Amino acid sequence: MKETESVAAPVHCFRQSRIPPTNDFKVGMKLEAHDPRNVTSICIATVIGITGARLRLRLDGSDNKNDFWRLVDSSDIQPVGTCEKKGGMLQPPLGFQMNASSWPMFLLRTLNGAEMAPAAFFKKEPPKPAPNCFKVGMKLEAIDRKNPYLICPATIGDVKGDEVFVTFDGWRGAFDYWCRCDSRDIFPVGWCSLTGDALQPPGNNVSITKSSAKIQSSPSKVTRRSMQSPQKSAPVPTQRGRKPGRGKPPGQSAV
Ligand code: MLZ
Repeated sequence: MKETESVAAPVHCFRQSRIPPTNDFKVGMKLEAHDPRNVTSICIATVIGITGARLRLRLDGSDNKNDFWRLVDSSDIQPVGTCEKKGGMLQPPLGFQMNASSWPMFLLRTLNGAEMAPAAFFKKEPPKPAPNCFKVGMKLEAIDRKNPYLICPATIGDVKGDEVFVTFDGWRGAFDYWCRCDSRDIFPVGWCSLTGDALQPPGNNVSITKSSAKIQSSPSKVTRRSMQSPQKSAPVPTQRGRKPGRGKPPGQSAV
């Protein structure tokens, strides 16, 4: 970030708690979760993995190809029993592997003797932030929606109303997406180091940046990234790049 003189998006722009919630869940625990493929359904899910403040979840009765990740303070998850308390009915997941008629028995069996995640492990979802305060060029950490177990360095590429365009550094647009500014998939810079998640390195396809021009004048700093920069023959640093409000961020044109 120093090299590119970039600015981190302020923490108050995000719908995330300043201090990431503690993750007390254990692999094997059961909970209720909205089916990501059919969000009106509430299903039983099992914690398959733990990563930082997130859980890797698999819906009981579903295959192992549709795992999903949720923050421990996501409103998509709740303790077992919540659905019934509210007068709802637990549903089989989309793609339930058995005959639909076997669902009630399956449900009994899957819950019988299971370890339920205690209510205290579920944290309250942070409130929505004030109006969209992201600016083009600001840096963040964001979930790669094509590889949702990954959190990667990213830059705000565009802002429109309540939405932001998340561009992944060094990937020429292949993974970029629009999302609401209060999305739970975007985090302030430093999030992964607080939660213990592994922040992915940026890709190596880059990009017109201020730094790429600068780097040439100090050969010791030449990196894979600068070697591939389309700007590498430019003699003078151009002022285009990742400064807030200026120019287009890297990758966007490759979408
Ligand atoms: N190696 C994989 C993951 C890329 C992750 C990019 N994240 C922005 C691929 O190339 O698809």
